[in-house]
Amino acid sequence: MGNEQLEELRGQLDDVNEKLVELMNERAHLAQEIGRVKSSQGMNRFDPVRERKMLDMIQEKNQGPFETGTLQHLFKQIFKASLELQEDDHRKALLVSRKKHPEDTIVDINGTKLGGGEQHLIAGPCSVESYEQVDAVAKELKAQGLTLMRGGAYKPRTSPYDFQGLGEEGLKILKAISEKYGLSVISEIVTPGDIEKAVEYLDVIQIGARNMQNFELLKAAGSVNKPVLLKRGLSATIEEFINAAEYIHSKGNGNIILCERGIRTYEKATRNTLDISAVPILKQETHLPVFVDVTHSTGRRDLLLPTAKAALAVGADGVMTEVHPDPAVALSDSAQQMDFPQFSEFMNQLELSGLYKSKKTATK
Ligand code: PRE
Ligand code: MN
Repeated sequence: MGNEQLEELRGQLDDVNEKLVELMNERAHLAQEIGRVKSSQGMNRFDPVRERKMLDMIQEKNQGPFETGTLQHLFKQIFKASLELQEDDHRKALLVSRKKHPEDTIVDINGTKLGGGEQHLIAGPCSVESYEQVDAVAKELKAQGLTLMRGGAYKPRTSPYDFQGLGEEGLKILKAISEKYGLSVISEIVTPGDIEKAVEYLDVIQIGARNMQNFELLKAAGSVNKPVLLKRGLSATIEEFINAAEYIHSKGNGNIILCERGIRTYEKATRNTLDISAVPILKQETHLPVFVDVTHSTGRRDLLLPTAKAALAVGADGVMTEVHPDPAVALSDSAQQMDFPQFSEFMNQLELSGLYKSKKTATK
């Protein structure tokens, strides 16, 4: 008898649950719709005034047996879930999101295809110091089968008294050497007004970690027809990083390469903490090629090889590292740049690991 009554009551509860599920999803649809309207009007998704009104309504209408505080607590959870749904929808609507564009974006740099399945290396000196220095590095990279060379002309340094780079003169050196060796060159630009000029000299414009949220610079880079390598900010979340890429894409330039370069944590054993899991997350959430800068993330020459292996193993489209003819006298980052024998060993070991396929013969 008692059991029949229990079954009957549970049956009724199941019906109510079913209706609640339907109602919750009806509500979720409305919240999504509201989210879209707010997004199109540039409004904040979180609206505490609106939430307060709804909580007051509960107080006014509640006849028990639930206490008003209990219901308000439950509703607060519903608001939170609705907000998350709106944020999810927003993320999926981004131009750089995989939801919006499921296929991988392949950034073609004079025939070297980044993001197309083959993994590539970008290497070169931290700073462009002289024609002879870049010339020597370019020769070495060429011998190792690389097609992409980096080199800093504008150096945003922690101290204003440190070497600030050769500026436009550095860009000219890069251009001359790129033509001499048939290498593509990547260099950081720090001022929106220099972007137009950079287009003439460079094959890829880099936006550095310190400028990841320099929105005017991002918009300027988004307005030109030149691939952009965007580095993750020192303390930027993955979401902020993706939004920074969206700034570039929103202006029409979809040729973007993301570069994880370590984040600030309490750990002091390395210069920054390489967030290796950011690589598969960025690959899942966006359709852009993802690189890992092993030099600046670790700040340690002895960690370049293991972190490069990790990056390639975890699915990065390539690795970026620094090479200098004589790191001991380099004008910047002397502790972590590789000299030529070290670079050659680095390349050999990467190839031996089976994680990297040498392009030596392909570029002869
Ligand atoms: C909603 C969601 C989040 C806001 O903080 C306030 C309310 C809700 O779930 O009720 C919907 C909504 O976005 C809104 O009414 O503006
Ligand atoms: Mn450097």
